[in-house]
Amino acid sequence: MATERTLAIVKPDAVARNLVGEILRRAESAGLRIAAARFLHLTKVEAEGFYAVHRERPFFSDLTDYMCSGPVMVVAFEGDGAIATWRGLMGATDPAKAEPGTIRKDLGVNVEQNSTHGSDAPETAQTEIGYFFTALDQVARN
Ligand code: 3AN
Repeated sequence: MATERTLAIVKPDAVARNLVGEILRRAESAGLRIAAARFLHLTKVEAEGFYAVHRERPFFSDLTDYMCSGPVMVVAFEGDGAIATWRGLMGATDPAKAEPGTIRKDLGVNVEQNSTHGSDAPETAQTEIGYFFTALDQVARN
């Protein structure tokens, strides 16, 4: 499998409950390597920019309010098949529908406060990593 990078966010609900370490531990245990990381508190405009593809969705306003309600941990993970690996660790968008043992099932609160974000494809991963990190911020781990 090809080495990939994916953009992960530990969302405000998980940061507020001191779950950053637990979530990074699950990722590292699955073989994902941290290539870049930032801890920051998004503004509304920054959250809207990140979720611009969802601008027309009914939950856009609530989602972007929530994403700037507290600090987040943004991480670029690197690894073989990193995009699918991280999405598998996260589980389904709605914690109520996620498989047992996934982050969202174990730690998520509801479909909005679902603890983590993960890129869904190589193109979105590249765009999303570029939204938060410059080339100099990223460290090759392969
Ligand atoms: P995923 O993050 O699993 O790829 P998307 O891309 O469909 O899911 O949704 C982006 C984010 O929007 C989700 N992580 C979730 O926080 C929020 N979201 C998705 N569907 C809903 C919904 N029905 N109500 C509220 N928030 C939602």
